[in-house]
Amino acid sequence: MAEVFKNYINGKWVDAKSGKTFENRNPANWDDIIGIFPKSGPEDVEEAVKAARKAYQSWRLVPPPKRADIIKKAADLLVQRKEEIAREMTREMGKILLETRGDVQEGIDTGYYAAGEGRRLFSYTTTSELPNKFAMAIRLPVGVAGVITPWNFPMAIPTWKIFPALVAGNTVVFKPASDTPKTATTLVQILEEAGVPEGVVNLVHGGGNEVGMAIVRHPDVDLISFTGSTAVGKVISREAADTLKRVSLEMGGKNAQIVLEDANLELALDGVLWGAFGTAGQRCTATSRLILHEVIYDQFIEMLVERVKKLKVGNGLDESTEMGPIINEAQLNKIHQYVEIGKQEGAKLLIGGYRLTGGEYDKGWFYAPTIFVDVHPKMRIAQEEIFGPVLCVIKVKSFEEAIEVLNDTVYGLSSSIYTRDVNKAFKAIRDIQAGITYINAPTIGAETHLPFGGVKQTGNGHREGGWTVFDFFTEIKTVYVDYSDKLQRAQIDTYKE
Ligand code: UN1
Repeated sequence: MAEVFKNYINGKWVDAKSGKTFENRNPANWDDIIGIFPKSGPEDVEEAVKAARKAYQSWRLVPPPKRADIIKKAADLLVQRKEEIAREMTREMGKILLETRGDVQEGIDTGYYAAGEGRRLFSYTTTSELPNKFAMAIRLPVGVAGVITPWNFPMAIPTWKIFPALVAGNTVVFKPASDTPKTATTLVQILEEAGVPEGVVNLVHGGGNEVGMAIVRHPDVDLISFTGSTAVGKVISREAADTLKRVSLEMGGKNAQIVLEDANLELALDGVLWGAFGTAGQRCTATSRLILHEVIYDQFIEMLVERVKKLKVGNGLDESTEMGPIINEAQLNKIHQYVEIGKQEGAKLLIGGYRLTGGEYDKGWFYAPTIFVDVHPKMRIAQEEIFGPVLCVIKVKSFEEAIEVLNDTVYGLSSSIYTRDVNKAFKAIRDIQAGITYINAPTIGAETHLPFGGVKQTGNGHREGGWTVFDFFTEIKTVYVDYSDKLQRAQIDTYKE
């Protein structure tokens, strides 16, 4: 019998009001049922928001270092349970153990960083133009935070949002991706064990349309933090407009790695393999375009194919596996459709381009690592986010053309350039339109204490990570304290000695 899981509302584990459920299976082995989860609806969101609103009244008054102590405890619990959680995550969403361990570690790092902010949460004091007057800007919580997260980083991304939200004094209604409800449940159990009071974090499982949109539209939810596709992000932005809530959107990417003629090619090769095929390419930071200088084009492709041929695809629980499955059937079909589109557009399919079958592959969603060469920058496969193990290789004649091609996309999340020329590296830092630029490192691998986010249609101006996330999860209150005992008028009264 499969394990049955529940929502967590107002400190209690409860079923969806409708009693409906959905099933979650291991993408590497469909026979393995992860669990049965509540298929919630707007009526469950209603309860969760009510609980979060009520809990906010007391949680906002808990001193930030005390709130932070709870987050520190949660991070401690993640440390203790790291291996077990990583294994469960691989079972639930497929990526290899090496990566799910990294995913839990990202949550741990985020937890300790956020806990430290409990004793800081800096804002500033400044001068006043009038005598005997004190001026400062302080940080207060925003209120009830709606947190909507994807399946590809089922631990890291929820912690990026929930940990700072809580330290800042907000309460949370959390809707995780329906492909990774188990990992989300584990995180909420840990928060409960760490001592988060009832109603402060509420977990509502279910679909984006039923649960996600009910959170987005709810007048009593003050902000939305979303990571997912640009298409859904646009809908959220529109739907949130009616209540004018604050919205942070972290969306798609079409990230490129440039390799110039002077680069360390072995290093660049390791970089692109990790960037393109890590998490089977299912990252918003994945390398999906490789921009090669014509001088090293043939040589680099030869080196690349040699290595990709040897990539071991399989169940991520096997330590020797290098690439796991695709998350589900719909995503696998989408990837394959893009491969068909690439062929029709005239790109040359060099390797892969098919679903893997036979043996253990027949019970999971496995796709061969795929490379297209002779890709024109305007082709759809070079423009649209595929979210799979498909790399498009584009040839350029110069550094300037490489930057132009890299920027020729509606997205702007991560980017990378391999060169030993310091002048070109600094020009790239200045001219690449992306939220993140790596020099001599792949497009994946963001660290939690630095800002994370993108420009153009990747984001809407906010950053997660580091201290920047606290800008999103706090409201600035400007305070003037006049201790002159008289009416002083700014801009009107002139100071006299
Ligand atoms: C994502 O792909 O949604 O930099 C997040 C990275 C990870 C985070 C990726 N630390 O690839």
